[in-house]
Amino acid sequence: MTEHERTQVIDSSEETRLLTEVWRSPPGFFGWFTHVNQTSIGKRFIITGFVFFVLGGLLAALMRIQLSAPENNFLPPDLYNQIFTMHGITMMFLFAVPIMEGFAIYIVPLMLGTRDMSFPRLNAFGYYVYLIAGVAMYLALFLGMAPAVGWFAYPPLADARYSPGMGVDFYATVITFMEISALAAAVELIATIFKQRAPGMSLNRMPLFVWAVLVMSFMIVFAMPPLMVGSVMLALDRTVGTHFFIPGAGDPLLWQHLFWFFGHPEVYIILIPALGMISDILTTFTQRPVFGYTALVLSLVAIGFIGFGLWVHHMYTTGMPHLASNFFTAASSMVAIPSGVQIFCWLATLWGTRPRFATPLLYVLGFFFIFVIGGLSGVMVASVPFDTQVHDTYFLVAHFHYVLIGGAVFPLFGGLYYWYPKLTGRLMNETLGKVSFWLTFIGFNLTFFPMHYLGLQGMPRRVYTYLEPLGWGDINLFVSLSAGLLALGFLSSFINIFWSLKRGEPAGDNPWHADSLEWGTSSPPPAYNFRHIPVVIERHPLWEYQEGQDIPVVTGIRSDRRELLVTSLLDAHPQYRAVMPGPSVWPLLLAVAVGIGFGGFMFHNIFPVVGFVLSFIALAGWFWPRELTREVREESS
Ligand code: HEM
Ligand SMILES: [Cu+2]
Repeated sequence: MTEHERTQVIDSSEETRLLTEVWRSPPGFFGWFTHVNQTSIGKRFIITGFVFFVLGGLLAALMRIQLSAPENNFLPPDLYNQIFTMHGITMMFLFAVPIMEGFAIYIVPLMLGTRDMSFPRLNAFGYYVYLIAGVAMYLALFLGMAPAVGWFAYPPLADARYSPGMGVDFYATVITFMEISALAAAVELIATIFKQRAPGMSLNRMPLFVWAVLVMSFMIVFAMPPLMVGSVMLALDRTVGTHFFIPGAGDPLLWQHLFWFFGHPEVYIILIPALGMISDILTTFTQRPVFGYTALVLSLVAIGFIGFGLWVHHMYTTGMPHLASNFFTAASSMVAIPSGVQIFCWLATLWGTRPRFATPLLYVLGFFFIFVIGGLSGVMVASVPFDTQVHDTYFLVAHFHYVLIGGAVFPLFGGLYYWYPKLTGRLMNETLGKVSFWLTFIGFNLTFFPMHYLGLQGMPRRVYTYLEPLGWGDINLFVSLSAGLLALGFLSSFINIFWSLKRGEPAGDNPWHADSLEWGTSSPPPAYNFRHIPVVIERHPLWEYQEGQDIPVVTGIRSDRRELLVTSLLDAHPQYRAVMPGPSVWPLLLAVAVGIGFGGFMFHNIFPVVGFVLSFIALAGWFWPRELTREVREESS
């Protein structure tokens, strides 16, 4: 039977059966370790990300208890240092970036109308690397060996003389290892977005979330390697006695450049996907195309570019030459322009509509308010004289939490409430959602706004206590109590997640009457995402058709093996069909092998060699051409 005949013969129920059979993930405990489908991996990233968010939040709570009164003895100084360092590492490396990638991995292929990511096994590998890295960091904390040097780990404090013990070794090796995961996700998101869009979805018809994920992925590709190089150098300084960052022989400032060349873009890596979520949520809840699509795309790209040009604003107090500081002041202020374009386009979208004030939209509106305040304090600290005043005070702590929580966590919760029905088939509870929004919003502002004032009063950051006569006690107590309110806000959303899983209202395919393709398949989506690959002829495919009306589709993609359609980069013209690899345990084994190489490095120089050999074996298993030979046999029989 030729391939053509095969597609002719199959009727739709038979087709569904075949697709289910071919794309299904192996069941059971051991099967779990072999899953590669994007829906499984994306969900794992999201769940694990939330677990780390809770852990990081608990550490923040410990800090706030310690700081609630002057000269408090709740936490000893060294433990406090470990805790604020782990809080920063958790939130930046183990929560914010991975969870954004998780949403991207889950949603983007659905938005593009394709059946999986371009490298499913790499996807699974990335997840295991992330999981192993996170567990290793927390192991260090529970063994009392966590780094205590802050998430930016400046030498000379972070070098072997001033930070003996294993803490910074954990930091340097685990962070390097962790970024492999981010790079894997970024690379395959780029490939998926460029080559797997539904036929007709030219670049200018992509949903804005997809654009944002594309910009985020490119930023990861350029920002992570400098950090990895830097942290390998730091690890070498500590373990084999090189002198990259040793004052005199090397240069501690070199670390700061490498770190912030990653660290500033990192903030935008977290922020940009959130901006994409906002655009899509606004489109849906106003039921009209977002105002200024092209301007929004261009400003996302501009933010991505400018984000790389202003790392030195973290280093104003290191004694940079004036000309350099001036340049970076200008660049830092410039980023307000594309950010402003985004805000204005969104306001224009809202203007004159009667939006539906459901929970996702509330979180977006909360974002507007908080992010604008964070942006204003950002423009303030972008200038050298002001920054010199508030450097390393709570003003900065207030500023970056406004940006990070307002800019990323609020949209993220908006996205959670928005896409939850797609992920689970049920809606989250609206009443509880509104309660949790207001608790979070009020709790957040009461917690972080007073910190501006504390900072202007001179309260330094990264201190485990302060003296009574300074008079900061009352405000700190107020801040700590408000942090409790904030925690209650997050907690109620988590309760909502669990409650709605069983008891939420069944959602149907498209509960919000949204426009993009992920809502064109059932909720939750089947393992193969779409029975037929949809064809797109405009920017809002689902609004083109009435409820129940069928979307035009492509035929000729085989159902009896994992196959998907590859399209051209600009216009998404169909090009060829590609066969995807199926479930495999090798990604897990490779992640373990690489982990042994990196982690073992802390203990002995032989481990990188061992890790390399094991990785080679795992890669051989991974790429062993079993499936191919079976296909070829079938084809020729
Ligand atoms: C959930 C509520 C949160 C509270 C109550 C909180 C509280 C704190 C506190 C008290 C500090 C120590 C400030 C210092 O002494 O320098 C801190 C540091 C920090 N926080 Fe948060 N935070 C929260 C959420 C987040 C989130 C969501 C992120 C990122 C996405 C984040 C990122 C950071 C970073 C990067 C640091 C700096 C750590 C360091 O200096 O090494 N925080 N936070
Ligand atoms: Cu910055």
